[in-house]
Amino acid sequence: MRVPNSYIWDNVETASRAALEQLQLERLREGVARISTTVPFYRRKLAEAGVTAGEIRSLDDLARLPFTTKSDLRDNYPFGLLAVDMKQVTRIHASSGTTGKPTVVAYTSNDINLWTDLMARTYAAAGVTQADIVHNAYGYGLFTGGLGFHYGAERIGAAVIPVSGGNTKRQLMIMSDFGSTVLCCTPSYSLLIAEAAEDDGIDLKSSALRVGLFGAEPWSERMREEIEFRLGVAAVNVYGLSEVIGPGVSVECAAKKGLHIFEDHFIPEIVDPDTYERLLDGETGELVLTCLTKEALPLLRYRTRDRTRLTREKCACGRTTARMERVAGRTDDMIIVRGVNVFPSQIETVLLQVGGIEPHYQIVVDRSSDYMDELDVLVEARAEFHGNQDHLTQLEKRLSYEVRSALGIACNVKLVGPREIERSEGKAVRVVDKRVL
Ligand code: DLL
Repeated sequence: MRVPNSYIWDNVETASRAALEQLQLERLREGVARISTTVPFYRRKLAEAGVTAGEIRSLDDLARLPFTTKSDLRDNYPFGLLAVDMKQVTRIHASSGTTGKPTVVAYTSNDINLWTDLMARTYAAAGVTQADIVHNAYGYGLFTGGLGFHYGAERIGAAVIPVSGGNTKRQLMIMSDFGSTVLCCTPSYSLLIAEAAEDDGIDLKSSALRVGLFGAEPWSERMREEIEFRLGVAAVNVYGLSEVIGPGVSVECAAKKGLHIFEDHFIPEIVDPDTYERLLDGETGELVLTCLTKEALPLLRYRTRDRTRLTREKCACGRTTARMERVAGRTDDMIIVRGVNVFPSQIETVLLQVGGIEPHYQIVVDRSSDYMDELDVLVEARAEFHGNQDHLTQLEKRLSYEVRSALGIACNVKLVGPREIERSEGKAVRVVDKRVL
C-alpha cells in the first residue's frame, strides 16, 4: 500500500481554536440574521424559541436555536426552505431517500463555488494532486456524489474521468488504459471492482491506482483493510449529506484518526437523540450540523441521525479542526441498501396497501459474495391463503413488484407460513442486517 502525501489546501484548517471559533460566531450571527428575514419557517421557529441574532454572544448560545429535521424539509417540499429567490439558484440535487418524495436541495453559484472548494480540500487531505488521474465512479445525477467529486477534482487540477457508476468491466478497462491513480466510489462498489478484476486476472495492486476516496455509506476498519489489501490503495473516508452540502463535510487525513470537519463552514454538535441534550466531546450521540455560509439552503442545527462522537484535540497532521469518529450507525431505522436510503416504514406501507398478508414482516439485508447488497422481505400470508399455492405465487410476485417500484432497487418479497416471523415483546425487530462490513 502506497501512503498518500496528505496536504493542506486552506490554512484555515490550522488556525488557532480561538480564531476559528471567533469566525464561526461571526458567521453564525450573520446567518441567523439573514434567515430570520428570508425564510418564513425560521422566522417562526426563532420567534418561538425567543432568540434574535443580536442575542447570540457566544457559541454556547447555539443551544438556544431550534433544530431542523428531515421532516421539516419534507413538509416544505420542494423549495419552501430556500433562503434565496429561485432566480439565484443554479443547481438542484435530491437525496436518494425513497420515503415518498425525495429531499430536495438547492445551490446558488456561490454555494457551488464553496462546495467545490470543500471538495478540493477533501482531495488535498487524501493526498490527491494535479498530477493525478481521478476515476470518479460515484453516480452522476441528482445524487451529490458524482458532481461533488467531479468539481473538486477539477479545482485541484487533476484529470477527472466522469465514468459514473455501473458496467464494472468497462470501468476496469478504462482504469487500466487511462492509468487512473485515484478511485472515487462507495466502499462496497470498490470491492465489487476488486472482485471483477480478480476474475479477469487483473492485478490492481500493480496498477497505477494509489488512493481511494470512499463514503456515502457506513463501513468499518475491517472493510478498510480489505479494500487496501485488494486494491492496493490508501482508503480514505469521506463523509457528507445532501441536506448540508453533499460530500465535503468531513474527511480523514493521513493520520486516519477521525474525519476533520470543515468547521469554518459547519458547526458540529453531538446531542442525545432522545433528550436532544448536548453531549460532551468524546460522548457518542447524534451529529447535528449548522451551515454557516450557504446561501440557498442554510440549515440550522440539522439533525443528521448519524451516530458518532467528536474530539477537538489537535491532530498529528497539524489541523486544529474538530474530528468526528467514523459514523457508527443511525439513530433512526433507515438502512442504506446499494446506496439507496430505505425506511422500513415505507416497505410496510406498500405491503399493507397490497394486502393479503398479516402485518408481521422482517427485512433482511445481506451482502452476497460479489459485495452487492441483497434485500429480502419476509412476510406472513393471511392464514386463509395457506395451501393455495397458485394464489401465494401470484401474491408474492405482486408484492415483490410493488415494493421494487416503491424503492427503486431490486428486492424479493417471500411469503412465509403463519407465525413464522418471530414476535417480540418489546420493539419488533424489523430489520436483520447480516452484512459484515
Ligand atoms: O451520501 C453524500 C456523499 C456522497 C458522501 C459521496 C460521501 C461520498 P446522501 O445521499 O444525502 O449524501 O446520504 C447521506 O449517507 O447521513 C450517512 O448516513 C451516510 N453517509 C455518507 N457518508 C458516509 C460515511 C451522500 N463516510 C447519508 N460513512 C449520511 C458512513 C455515510 N455513512
